[in-house]
Amino acid sequence: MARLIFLGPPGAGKGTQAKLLADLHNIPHISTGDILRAAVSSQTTLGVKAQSYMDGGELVPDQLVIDLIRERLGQPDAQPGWILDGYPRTVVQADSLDGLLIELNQTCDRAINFDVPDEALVERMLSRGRKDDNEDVIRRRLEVYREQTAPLIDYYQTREKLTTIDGSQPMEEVTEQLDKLI
Ligand code: B4P
Repeated sequence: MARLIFLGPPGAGKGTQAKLLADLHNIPHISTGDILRAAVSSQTTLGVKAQSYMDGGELVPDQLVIDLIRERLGQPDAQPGWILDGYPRTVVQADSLDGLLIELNQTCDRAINFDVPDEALVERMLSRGRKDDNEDVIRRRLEVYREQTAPLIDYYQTREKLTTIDGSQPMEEVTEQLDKLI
């Protein structure tokens, strides 16, 4: 079983591909976006804290996400492998994940960078129509990606873990390429 990080701008298809591959290979799919959206919809303490950041296209504060990942990766089903979808999203989160994996005696196999041009991202998100998918919020999410998440491409490149895939291809072709990495 593999341990993979899915990196990329909002709307790049991380969630779409993570779900498909997790089902195909029976690997836990851990999406911080999904966990946060579920927390918001049931208005847990985490959800109440996260909601305004998500609605505005900002990242949720690092410590909230770091804590939820520590809890999730500690569960028994995540010991043999996982697909981390949307985490880490900042250098602080990536450093924290490195420390956590040492504690868990695990290593990440690859960080997959989904490369998709901005125009395609905006178009995809507008047609998806999620609550945080209006045009102003999408533009803000893309800025936040460039400022805070894009530095992780170098972070994993330096550690010789990075694989970049062309996420603008049809879904089945992206799946086929990712499947070869598992
Ligand atoms: P996420 O839920 O991670 O959402 P995302 O980046 O917008 O989407 P993703 O790349 O998964 O796109 P998808 O497959 O759905 O984050 C949401 C928010 O949560 C963040 O803005 C932030 O506030 C918060 N958050 C999450 N993680 C955090 C963290 N670690 N730290 C702090 N805050 C955090 O694809 C998009 C659309 O494209 C879909 O409609 C899909 O059908 C379509 N599509 C996919 N692949 C395609 C293809 N190949 N061709 C054509 N269309 C395709």
